[in-house]
This record gives sequence, structure tokens and C-alpha cells, in this order.
Amino acid sequence: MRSTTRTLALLTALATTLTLMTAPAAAEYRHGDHGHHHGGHGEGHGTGHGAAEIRFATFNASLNRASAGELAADLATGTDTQAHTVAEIIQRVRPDVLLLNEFDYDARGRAAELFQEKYLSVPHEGAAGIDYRYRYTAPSNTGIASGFDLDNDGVAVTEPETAGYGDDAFGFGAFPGQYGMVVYSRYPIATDKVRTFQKFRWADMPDALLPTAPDTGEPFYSAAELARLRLSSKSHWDIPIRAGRGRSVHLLASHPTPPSFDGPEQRNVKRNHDEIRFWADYVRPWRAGYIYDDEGQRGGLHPGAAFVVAGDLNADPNDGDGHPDAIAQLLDSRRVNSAVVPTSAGGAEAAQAQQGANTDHTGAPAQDTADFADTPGPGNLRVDYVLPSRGLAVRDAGVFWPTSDDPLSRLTGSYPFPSSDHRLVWLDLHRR
Ligand SMILES: [Ca+2]
Ligand SMILES: [Ca+2]
Ligand SMILES: [Ca+2]
Ligand SMILES: [Ca+2]
Repeated sequence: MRSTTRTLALLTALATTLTLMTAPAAAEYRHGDHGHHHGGHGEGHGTGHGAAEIRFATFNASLNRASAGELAADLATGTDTQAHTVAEIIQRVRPDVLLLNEFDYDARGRAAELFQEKYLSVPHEGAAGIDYRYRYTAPSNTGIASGFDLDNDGVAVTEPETAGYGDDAFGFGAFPGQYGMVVYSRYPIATDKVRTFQKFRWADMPDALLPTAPDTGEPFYSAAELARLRLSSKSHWDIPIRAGRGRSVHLLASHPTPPSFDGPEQRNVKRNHDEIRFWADYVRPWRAGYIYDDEGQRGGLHPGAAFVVAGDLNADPNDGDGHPDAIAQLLDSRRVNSAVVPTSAGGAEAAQAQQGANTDHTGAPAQDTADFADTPGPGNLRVDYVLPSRGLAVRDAGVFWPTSDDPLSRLTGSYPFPSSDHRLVWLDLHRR
């Protein structure tokens, strides 16, 4: 009897401790939860989720501008129409953790701060403001001069915002930080444990698909270029989010180069493949030994760690111009749970209405995440992903692409787009 009592007391104490441990995250979740359950808007809209779920999203928001400082200046006005439209999409879906691609980076994080203050926090048309307490951004390889003639057009351009500069930069961009990335989160970010791979050299990946000239077989890049050339066209980030009950989920963020704008050597097709391969290797410890981060720490993700690969990966599993195996490296990985594919009715409708290259696609149009040119192609593609690790249970998923009879289709629209040529993709995971 006495023993049973003691056991019960211990269990009660343990339960209390566990409750206390989870309480701050739960309270914080509810704190940011107002406006969550605003009713259904149809398939793929993100119609709110409970406290047992965490919503991850990726959105290529096309918040890039032609010159350095321009995005921050636009956002500072508080009246940038595109930014308001992007913000309303985010408010409709209400992700807990959100990666934005194509968001110009500035060293002070001014644009990211202004987007929160003057757009995300402001209600739109009945959509409540959304306040992310945590934010992460870091430098991007886009628009950083390499000093080399990387596109082999005969000139090494080093003056930002001049013709040919972007093609000779470490990643395509007219100025440092153009097309950068930013993460917004309602859950704490373990900033001191973030790993970045901005400077990892492409040639340091074993069996990298380094391009060669098809006619001569000569390497496209010189030895001197390969010694400096970075793999990541923007950056690759491993961001631990304290989202679970005591355990982190690692957001693996990137934006691989489009597999286009290159020549017969297919340098961008191959780079896109290897930028995606980086994550496929990173989540398999026995294949990640070659990886080093910007602090010089070697190796991949800790075995068994939960992760979510997110971003515009510029690779469709069936269609488009990319390497046929590029996205399969993740979709077919034993470490990745790719069973639930986000869809929208708007994507299916758009492919039917727009025809052109879409009629030749073998991928399901409801899975498309970007509305690209159709005649000539590539047509609408599935290029934006939220891919959880195996073992994370998916509760719901969608692509924010309303059909034309939905009032919210004003947010996505048709070319020229009021927000972006990409659509927000979201996934609800069971909180562990
Ligand atoms: Ca050049
Ligand atoms: Ca060269
Ligand atoms: Ca299209
Ligand atoms: Ca398609």
C-alpha cells in the first residue's frame, strides 16, 4: 500500500513537472492564436488548426526589388500594395513557422522588421494581424561578387547593379542580398544553434555534378573558380525551432537556383540538383561527413532529429526543365515523409484555363505551386515544398490558390500577379 501511494505521488509530481515544462510553449501558442478559426474558405486555404498542431509554411513572396535598400524603403511607407497582399495571404493561412523566399536581405534586418510592423501586424479585410515574436535572417550569396567570369561571357563584372553582374556573382542577383530569405516564427528559434552553409564550396561535395562543356568535355569552371565557388545560390540554413514538447524541429531552409538561364553545360540544372542533394545528404548522417558549416563544424543533422525541409526548391517531380532526379532525392528519401502532397482547387483550375505547356504535364495540376508562363512553357509547376521528416505525423496540408469564384482569388490573381507567381504551401504537423 505504502509503495503504491509513493508511486502515485511520484507520478503526480512527474505529471506536474511535465505540465510546467510544456506550459510556456502552449501559452505562447494561444497568445498568438486569435483569429485562427475564421471558418473555411475552401480547399487548400488553411482553415485554422488546433493547439495539437503546428503549421509550417513556405512562400516565395517575390518581395524583391531592383536595387539595394529599395525593399526596405518601399515597406517603410506602409503603403506597398504588393506587400499588403502578401501579408493578407499569410494572415489567411496563419502559419506558425514561415519561410519567405525572395525577400531582399539587408544587414540590419530592416526590411524583415518593417514587413512585420507595417504589414503582418495590420489587419486586412477581416483577416486579423499576425505577430511573430521570433525572426531569423542572414546573408545570401545572391549578388555577392565572385571576382570571376562565372558565366564565361568574357567579362568578370564586379560592379553591382550593372549588366552581367548577377551572372558573375556567387548567386544570381543585382546586389548583395537580392532574393534573400527570412523566417518568421511564433515559437522560439534556437539562434545560438543555427547552422548556416552559405560558404560551403560546391567542389567539396563528393561526386558533385560539376558542369563540363559538352563539345570538349572541358570543365566549365576553372580550377581557381572551383576553389571559391559556393554551392548555395542563396544560403542553406538549419534553424532549430523549439516547437515541440521539449524537442526542436529543424527548419532546413534554402532556395536552390532555377534549372534554367544556362547553356549546354547546364550549370544551373546541375547546381539545382546538388543544392537539393545537400539536404538529402545532410539528414543521413552516414552521408553527411563531407559537410561543414560557416563556423567550420563538420557533419550533418543529429541522427533522429526531427526536421522540415522548406523552400522554393525549383524542381518539379514530373515536369519542367530540371534534372529528372533533383527533387526525387528528397521525395524518395527514407528520412522524408512525402506521403501527403499539398494541393489546391485553384491550381487545377488554372492549368485547365491556361492550357499551353500545362496540357503536356504529367504531374497533377492540383499539386502545382507556381503560375509560370505557359506558351512557351514551362507552365505551372510544383516547386515549393514543406517536407517533414519521417515520424512527424501530417494532419493537414494545402496550397493557397483559391479558385476564380472565391473572393480571395483577388490575392493570387493572374499575371501580372498582385502578390507573387508562387503560392503559399502549408502543412500541419502533430506537435510532439
Ligand atoms: Ca561574366
Ligand atoms: Ca569562368
Ligand atoms: Ca501559367
Ligand atoms: Ca503542372
